[in-house]
Amino acid sequence: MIRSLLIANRGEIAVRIVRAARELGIRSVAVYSEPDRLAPHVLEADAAYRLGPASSSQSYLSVERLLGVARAAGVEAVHPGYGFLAERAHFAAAVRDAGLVFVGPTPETIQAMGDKTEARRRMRDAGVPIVPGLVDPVADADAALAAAEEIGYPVLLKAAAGGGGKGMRVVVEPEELPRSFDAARREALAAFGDGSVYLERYLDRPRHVEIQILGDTQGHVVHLGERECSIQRRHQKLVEECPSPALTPELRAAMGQAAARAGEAVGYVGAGTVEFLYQDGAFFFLEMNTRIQVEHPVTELVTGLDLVAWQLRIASGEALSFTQEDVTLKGHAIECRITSEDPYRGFLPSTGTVTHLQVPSGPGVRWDGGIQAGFEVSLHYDPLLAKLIVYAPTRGAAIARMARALDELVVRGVDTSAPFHRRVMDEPDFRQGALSIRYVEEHPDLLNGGGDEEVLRAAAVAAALLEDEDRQRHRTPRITASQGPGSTTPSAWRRGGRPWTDA
Ligand code: MV4
Repeated sequence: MIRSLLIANRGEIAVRIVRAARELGIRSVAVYSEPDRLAPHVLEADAAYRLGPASSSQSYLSVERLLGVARAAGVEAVHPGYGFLAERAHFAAAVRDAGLVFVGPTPETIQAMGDKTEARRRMRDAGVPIVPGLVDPVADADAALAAAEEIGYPVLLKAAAGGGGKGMRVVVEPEELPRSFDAARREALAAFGDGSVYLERYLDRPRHVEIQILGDTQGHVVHLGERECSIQRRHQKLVEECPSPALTPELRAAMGQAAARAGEAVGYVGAGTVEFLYQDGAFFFLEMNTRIQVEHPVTELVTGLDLVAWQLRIASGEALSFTQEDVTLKGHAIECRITSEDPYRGFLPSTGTVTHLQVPSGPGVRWDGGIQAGFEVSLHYDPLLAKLIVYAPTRGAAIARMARALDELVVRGVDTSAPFHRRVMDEPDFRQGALSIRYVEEHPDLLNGGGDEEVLRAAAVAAALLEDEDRQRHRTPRITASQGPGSTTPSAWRRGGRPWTDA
């Protein structure tokens, strides 16, 4: 087993990796930028080294500084987490060339999966269903027109170097294709330094369902079930769950086998995710993510496997100790990404000091956090503060548990996405599992709430006056605790929920 590990990341995922390392007896070394010097990942690791000032390029993205710390601290391995350098083949190669173990797949696998047309060619050859369309970039608008004629409109122009939705353009009819082609090209060039563009048939209302895989250095690949990630906004996932309410056992097995084949086709080592679009009973390969993902905990809770521990075991050369038949999904898990964004102002980033933090707990509740009271939230990094994850025997019980946990959560000092999540838990389509990647745009009321402090204060005063009037009319006590179903207590004001009364 590797004995020491540099964690080239920050926030909740760095804390998560420290925890796994500690349980395996691996010494963890954190790194930090100036404003993160007292962040939880720094305090919880066995050692911590300063990288530089706040800017990512001079801290968490600096390969030179990270390798300098690795050398100074004498670690054997480097875990990249997600984001930052996690899917940069040159970083994986630099770690390897420095004589260290990179916790993840080979630079070759990362490189191949980063090129979306290369990934599509590899998947097609491995018998994994891909979205109908091209597997090579098109040279010009005329070639794109000819291809679109074959594929059938609407088509989607995509950047070959892409991911994350940049350089994507939906084209409904041939007349608009030349302009969209130029726009996609320009955007791809600006975002990735590579203007290559290709075409796929456009799916208009798919779900985003992804499969977790694990591969060891002995060549075994297993799949660990799916995650339903359809609830997103502008390519930022908001809620994830396992299992997906859309899949039958047959579909799950077919999608899982396709994902394992995908992993085998690229010699996958470590934890990875195969993304699919699912629509009208059919699924299509979208992308392979060569990293641990934010939403890995829902898979952990439903499979009982510690994915970060398995990343570290695999990086140490250990073989998977279980086979596909040993993997079973039990119960239901849901994750909400708690970000420093105001859902009632278009998810506008919110900054400031977290003055008070009350973390939910109790049965089936997990908090993977990267903040503490006193922590200052800035605009330098990703707005993810923490993940709230719940586990229960059924989807319905998990939804109730998440609503309860969100009611317990108090974050003061910065606005968070939590009120949005709380509303989702009550929303009928979500409760029925009727989801697609358009869920948020199709439910605009989830984003129209809150209002400003003054309106809230006025509403609270009006509520108190009403309650007082009510109390005088019914001669009921002022303190009106919930008394359960059948209670006729006229009022029970509480945070985040309806009063439990029949009145
Ligand atoms: C698609 C698609 C519909 N049809 N491909 C968005 C980011 C990139 N990773 C792939 N994406 C999509 N590809 C075809 N042929 C719709 C999307 C898409 C999407 C996919 C997954 C999760 C969220 C999304 C939000 C908007 C569009």
